[in-house]
Amino acid sequence: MIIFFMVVIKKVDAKPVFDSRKEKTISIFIKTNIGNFSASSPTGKSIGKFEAKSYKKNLDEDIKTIKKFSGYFNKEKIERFEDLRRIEDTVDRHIGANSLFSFESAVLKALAKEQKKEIWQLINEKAKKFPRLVGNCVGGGKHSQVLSIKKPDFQEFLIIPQEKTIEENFKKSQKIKKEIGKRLKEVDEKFKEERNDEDAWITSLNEKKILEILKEVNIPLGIDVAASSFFKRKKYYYNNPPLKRTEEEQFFYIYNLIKNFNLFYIEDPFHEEDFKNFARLLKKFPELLVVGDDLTVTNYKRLEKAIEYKSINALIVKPNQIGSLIEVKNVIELAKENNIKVIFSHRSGETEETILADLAFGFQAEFLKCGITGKEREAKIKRLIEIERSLK
Ligand code: 2PG
Ligand code: MG
Repeated sequence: MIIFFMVVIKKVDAKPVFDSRKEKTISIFIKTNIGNFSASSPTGKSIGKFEAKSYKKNLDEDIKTIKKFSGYFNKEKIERFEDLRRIEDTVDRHIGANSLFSFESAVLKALAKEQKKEIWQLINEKAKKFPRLVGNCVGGGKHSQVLSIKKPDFQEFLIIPQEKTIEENFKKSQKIKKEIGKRLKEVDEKFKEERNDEDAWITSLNEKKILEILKEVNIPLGIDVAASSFFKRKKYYYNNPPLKRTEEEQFFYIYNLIKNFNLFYIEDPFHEEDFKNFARLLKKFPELLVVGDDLTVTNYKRLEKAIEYKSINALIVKPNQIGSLIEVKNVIELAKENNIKVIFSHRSGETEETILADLAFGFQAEFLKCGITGKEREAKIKRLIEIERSLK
């Protein structure tokens, strides 16, 4: 029987692959009526408490489950994005979020090929506006695993250029990152041109000193504090220099940083249960992007709570925080209805998978947070540039 205008999944397979951190993640292979397709999932390090689990039990068990389910899909006819639901109905509770996301990504690749479309067109044929790049320039926290020197307590120091095209923004970010590297060399005697998990500079400077250097460049600045990663028993534990801050002290410390360095963007400034202080901050700085990541974990219910509290005006979307792309779509729709800006984001452990760029453009996200250098990060930005060129 010849089947037209639909994808039929004949076989599914999976294997472990290494991510940029040289840790194992999952790659899924599907055999369909129109060819073979594969996709892989990234993995986070600063994982939110409320994220879906990456694997049901562990990677190897998910691989076994996928192989076991391999023959279950050949009666499903996939014709459009929404049909991913059928896959979820079959495997959802049996595998984790990394596995589900890479499975659905492979299916979207097949569907795009079958319909002679780009992946982003399966989501929104009329997509036009490109997301603005958010690039990680200097890093600390859980992403900079250095034992020999002190490191910044905050996880990411981000630059957010605003040139006309993605291509120009990409060049600008790379140029600034290089300049910052030179400045760090002058100022930080421990600086050895090392890069962290996301290829951002590793330095022994603390957040204030880094922001002073970044301020010289005159570009919109952001921080991902990833505050849950150093919050324990009602206090924020800083190492550089060592001190404790109460929740109230943390609020005013963040407040002053935003003012003094004229920040454009702040992500997870408070721990992942603190909807109230997020709201308090947003009230003080309505123009600032107050971004939820560990707070909201691409989860509909968490986003509803953030909306109820008025905690955020921008939302990190990481598909493998939830696994289901149908849920990703629901979360984005809820964000848009509530004027919350959408920021698609990579994870700290990445592969060269590029579907993130298609998803960000297809869903018309306002931002794409994706690093600046390193082949895994560049692959995604280059895919976005390719889409940009194809529409000129
Ligand atoms: C974050 C991410 C990506 P991870 O906190 O925003 O930068 O880190 O992937 O380790 O969760
Ligand atoms: Mg984050």
